[in-house]
Amino acid sequence: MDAYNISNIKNILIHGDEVNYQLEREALDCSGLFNVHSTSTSNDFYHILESNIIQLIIFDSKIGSDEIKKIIKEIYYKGITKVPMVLIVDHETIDERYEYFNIGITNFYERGQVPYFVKMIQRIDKEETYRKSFKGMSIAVLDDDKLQLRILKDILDRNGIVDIDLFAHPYELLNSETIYDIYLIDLILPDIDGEIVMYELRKQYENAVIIGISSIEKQSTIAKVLAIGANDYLIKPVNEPVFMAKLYNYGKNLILKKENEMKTKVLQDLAIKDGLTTLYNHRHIQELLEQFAKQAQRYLRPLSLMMLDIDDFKALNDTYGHQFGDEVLARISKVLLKSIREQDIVGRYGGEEFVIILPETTAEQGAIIGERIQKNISEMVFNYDVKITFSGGIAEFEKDVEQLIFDADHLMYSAKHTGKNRILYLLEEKEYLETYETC
Ligand code: GH3
Ligand code: MG
Ligand code: MG
Repeated sequence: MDAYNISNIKNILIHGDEVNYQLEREALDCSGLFNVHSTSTSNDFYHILESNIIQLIIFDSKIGSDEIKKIIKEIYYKGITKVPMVLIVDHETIDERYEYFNIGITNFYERGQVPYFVKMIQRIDKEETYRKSFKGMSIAVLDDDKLQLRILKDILDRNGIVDIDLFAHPYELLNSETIYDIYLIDLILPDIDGEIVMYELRKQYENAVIIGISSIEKQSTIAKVLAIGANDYLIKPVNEPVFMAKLYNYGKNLILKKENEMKTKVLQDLAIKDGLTTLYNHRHIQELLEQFAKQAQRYLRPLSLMMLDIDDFKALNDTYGHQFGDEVLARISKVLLKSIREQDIVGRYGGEEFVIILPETTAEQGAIIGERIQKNISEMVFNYDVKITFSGGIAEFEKDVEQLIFDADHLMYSAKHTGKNRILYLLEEKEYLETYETC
């Protein structure tokens, strides 16, 4: 679960004398995550840099600050400005590090802290992922001043952001159906104040990044905008590096928030869904059924339950193997999902048994869905010459969930015992029993 996905950094170029960073080199090789190139002369360095796609450059400070500065100057000259750079340091002072920082080195690694070396590269890698995601974010800019719109758009363009929509009037933005990640809002606007626009946006989009941009420098205005729910307030004319750095930080937080929400969703799904079919599991379907039963009881609405069991599935497993059986189960689940209506809920009740909750449905109406399922399943084509059929039962809720399950189960077994490949519902069952009894 914790395994790190290296997605950006694959090729690393280290410049220095290899004897000095032997342990670090070993750590990189052992991780099995990277291709590492080592160079000790500047000519070799440029050669490797030009003939490979390098995603991370590491300098060993022992090779000397003059050499490093010369190389960095040269690589900027060559237009290579986006590759993150790390410096392996020993006892450099803050001032010395600051000098390196000013020429573009943003990561410092203390030689010998080997366990942290790969972790640091993973962190840089993750940051690269955020940078990429950030560039894909959608941004709405609202300003009635066309020149301001153009200035902001130019800045965003220059920084690789492509998904930008410009709005000159507040209504255009408020009426737009598009939801943006980031909103940049001017304060003085025609018809409605920027504060109101921001207030409305915040009300609708709890997680959006909202930034007020204006020439008003009054502290009370700034405080008001922030109190309304804007994430920040910037004064025009914006300073490009500060503006972009702030935007990136807010954007990154938004990405992290979305990531966490997704992780939570995955965990929630794991608890309520079956791994093979991704249908709801037994426990969850039971809970849902109880909720639906309460509603049906309270509002005196019909509710039915369909139970389905694949016919002769053991024989299929025995003949074609368990793995094929698994594939069949997964594909059947998709067909079940396609065959039901929006309000119906399918679950995997156990091995090759499924249940479908049919709200607002009588057993007789449920039979129509049963027929549709049988038809769709009968049209499935498999690698081997097999035909899948179901036996099933549809029971209608009266006053007890246990009874409902018992009835559906009972009907399903009646279907099994009367030749399989059929889905019985209450009326049919009665008719069947009557015939049975008269025999
Ligand atoms: P019947 O028509 O009476 O229902 O016969 P059947 O063979 O379908 O029923 P039985 O209960 O005898 O066997 C069910 C089979 O379903 C046995 C079991 O190996 C198989 N099964 C249950 N869960 C899975 C699964 O997750 N994957 C696979 N491949 N097979 C499964
Ligand atoms: Mg079966
Ligand atoms: Mg069974």
